[in-house]
Amino acid sequence: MKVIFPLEPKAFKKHPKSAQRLGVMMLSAMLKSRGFKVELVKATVKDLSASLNQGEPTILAYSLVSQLAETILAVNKEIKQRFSVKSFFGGPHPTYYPELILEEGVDGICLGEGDFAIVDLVSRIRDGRDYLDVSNWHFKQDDRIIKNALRPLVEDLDTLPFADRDVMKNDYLNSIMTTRGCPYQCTYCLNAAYNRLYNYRSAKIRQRSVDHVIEELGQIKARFPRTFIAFLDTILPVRKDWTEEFAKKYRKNINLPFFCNIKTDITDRETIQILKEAGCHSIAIGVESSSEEIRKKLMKRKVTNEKIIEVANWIHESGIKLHTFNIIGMPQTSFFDDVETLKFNVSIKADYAVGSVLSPYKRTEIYEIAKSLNMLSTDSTFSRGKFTFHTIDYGSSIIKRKLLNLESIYAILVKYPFLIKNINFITKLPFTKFCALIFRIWTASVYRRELLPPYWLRKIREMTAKF
Ligand code: B12
Ligand code: SF4
Repeated sequence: MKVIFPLEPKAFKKHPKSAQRLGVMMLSAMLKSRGFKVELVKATVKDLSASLNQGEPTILAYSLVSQLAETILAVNKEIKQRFSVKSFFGGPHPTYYPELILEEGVDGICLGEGDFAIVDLVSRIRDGRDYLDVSNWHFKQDDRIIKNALRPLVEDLDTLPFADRDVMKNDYLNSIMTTRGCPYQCTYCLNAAYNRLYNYRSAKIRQRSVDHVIEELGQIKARFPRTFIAFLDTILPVRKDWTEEFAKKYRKNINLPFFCNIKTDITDRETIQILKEAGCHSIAIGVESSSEEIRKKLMKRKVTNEKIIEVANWIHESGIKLHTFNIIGMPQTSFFDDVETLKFNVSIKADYAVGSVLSPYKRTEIYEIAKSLNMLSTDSTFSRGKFTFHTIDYGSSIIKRKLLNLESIYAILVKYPFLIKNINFITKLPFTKFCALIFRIWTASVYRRELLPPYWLRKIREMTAKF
């Protein structure tokens, strides 16, 4: 039996910009270990039809984020009109928007962790057994919706197979995760909803053993010796003893440059030093806003500016590149606040700064705040046409244009701060699609150069450093 994961065509890019689809790669490993065939197919009617025409018993397993829901559901609907195939959905969108089950063409949705849920479902289908009581799943049968409870979280992550790197081969960048879970509850993030779903059992960070991680990395290195490693964990250095052991073993056995995320409020100078010694090339931190009040009250992030500056200095001191995340267009804030945040990024010398217009997802606190202020909108032209279900109604097309333009050129302004004095003028300009494309190419190339340099660039830098 074959399981097809239909993915948006962008996911098949030879060199994904920043990360691989680790969820799908993990589910694929799980399914293959149980003898199922797995195929990743472009989510277009043409590609899926070609694959389904091969006549093998197949199910469709979509891994879905909200932004792609509309497009993917349209493709699925057309496929279901042509083929008699079951379509199941998992990933962030069904987890946070379980009302997805009501959509035409959706046979079942998986909430939360899918590792065992998918194996359980597919095995029962293969064996011709009833599957309507499989945990984590909601099913639609005739006009009935069946909602099953969640199974316990995978406590020991070392029991899971390594991500399948055959379905997504990449010699440039390999993503890996050492943890699951996050105890924080930032108001714009869906993690709080995840923790509510799991009765807060997911709030405790579960971390793989160092040896398990090093073994997977060893396999990656053997296959892709020139690769860059991206740790996708919300926080890589969760515990000092783990980080120390990891750093020693990583340096000795892996020694490939890597990128990771840290959380400034729980980071000390020694941790940055340990990461550097392990071979860390770039670190991302969440600045989000430069106003401590906005950060604390509106975002529920307690870190002070003083601490962010301190950590940024440690990062620079150790020669690691600094990547920052920022949110613009929060309700109850002004464009002036966004410009202040931009200047703060300049002051901490961010090598690459991202400023994203807020997407107020349903089931987050910021969604409720925006709703109470009557600021919710479903304007699909926000975020450069990527539909996010909800956006903020800023009450003026000029503010909207300024925010969208600011999002496009954020990294450029941080790199060339002399432009900031004209920011009101620049962001009011009606950027054409062509300008947006130029900016995207520019930022993507800086992103790669600074944060995830390819092998050839690393070698040139090493060679020129000798002179
Ligand atoms: C790394 C990452 C990325 C990477 C890789 C994306 C990906 N889809 O894997 C990149 C940089 C490309 C990315 C881009 C974006 N991301 Co992102 N990203 C993450 C991050 C930090 C980790 C994802 C991950 O690898 N987790 C580890 C794996 C093992 O977990 P998983 O993917 O969730 O899969 C598990 C389950 O969900 C389930 N499952 C997944 N798929 C399926 C399918 C089936 C059939 C079944 C049964 C189960 C199942 O089983 C898996 C194993 O348990 C998450 C936050 C988080 N902590 O999850 C945000 C997150 C997924 N991203 C998010 C967003 C908004 C985006 C963007 C839309 C941002 C943007 N503005 O462009 C894009 C969308 C691109 C895309 N097509 O996915 C949101 C999604 C919210 C939502 N409602 O959909 C998240 C949840 C962050 C957040 N808290 O808001 N992202
Ligand atoms: S934004 Fe990051 S730290 Fe905050 S709740 Fe979400 S995952 Fe956790």
